[in-house]
Amino acid sequence: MASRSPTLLAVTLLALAASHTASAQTKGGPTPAPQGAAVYFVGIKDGDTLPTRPTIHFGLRNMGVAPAGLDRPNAGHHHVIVDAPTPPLDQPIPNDFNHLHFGAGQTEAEVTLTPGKHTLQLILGDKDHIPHTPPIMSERITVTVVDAPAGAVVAKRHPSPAGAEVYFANIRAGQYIPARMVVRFGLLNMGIAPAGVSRADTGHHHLLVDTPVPPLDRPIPNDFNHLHFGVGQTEAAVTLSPGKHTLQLVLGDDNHLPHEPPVVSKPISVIVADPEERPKLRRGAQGAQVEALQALLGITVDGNFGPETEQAVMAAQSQARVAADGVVGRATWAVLDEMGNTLGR
Ligand SMILES: [Cu+2]
Repeated sequence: MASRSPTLLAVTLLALAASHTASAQTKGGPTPAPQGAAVYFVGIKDGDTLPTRPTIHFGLRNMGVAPAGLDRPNAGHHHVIVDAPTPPLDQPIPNDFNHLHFGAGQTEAEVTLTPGKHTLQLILGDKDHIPHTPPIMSERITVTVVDAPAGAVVAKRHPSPAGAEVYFANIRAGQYIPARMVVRFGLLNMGIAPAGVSRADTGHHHLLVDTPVPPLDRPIPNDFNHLHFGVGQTEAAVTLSPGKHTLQLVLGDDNHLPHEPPVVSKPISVIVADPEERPKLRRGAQGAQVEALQALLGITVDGNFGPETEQAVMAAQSQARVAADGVVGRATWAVLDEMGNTLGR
């Protein structure tokens, strides 16, 4: 009997220690939290890579958001704990570089982080910035921050479906085009969605002018060389200076990131020239210029200026009331430019 007492005591002490640990995790301040309440990171998970100024979205389930100072039941405001352990849960959350308060009731915030590894945790606080009982907090995640443009979640590219293809519907390599031209974007095996709309197997068009394909792991730049068609346009009037230009299409997802693998057209070079500077085409002509002409006329593209091409040219000429001689010169090029430049054809 006497020999068993120490063992019993040890077991009791162990049980006490265990229950103390458990209550330390479930005990917060005086404000109760409703059952099933949870706070979590939206779109960011443990191990993710983030840019230096990510926008962090705070998710909250079964509870409401209320600004600090406002005593509303089943509500609280968000705190992000950066590179710090979980603070004491029965006291006000500290207010410093490692404990960010969003007392206005924000549900997202842009946070500045230095490149490298960081830990992040979300904790809800009551009107006095004290965690609830039980405390409503996320798990602590570790993220890697890299130098990248703001707003981008790096390396989270959407997959592209098999057979996805983007192409110029009305321009061919080597074609002479007018300074202002309606460029039509073709897309196979994928759909169009405006920028900001995340939908599987969709994207929006980008026209690259005189620039190589940009880095695939960050948003496509937005400047004179990178034109975005984020509303979901499938054609656009583009103005180019006289001379040679390279054009290429890249599809971007809701965040303007190329897909994985990227949906990119072949780059084509075009020549912007006035009608009088272009080659005169007549029956017997061959090659890329004839192909471009045939595509413009909407007839079979074989690169040979034969009877069919001549007839189509004459038809276009008489419709436009220029001399119907079947020869593509200055006046006829002007007519064809006009034809190809109607939006929404
Ligand atoms: Cu874009």
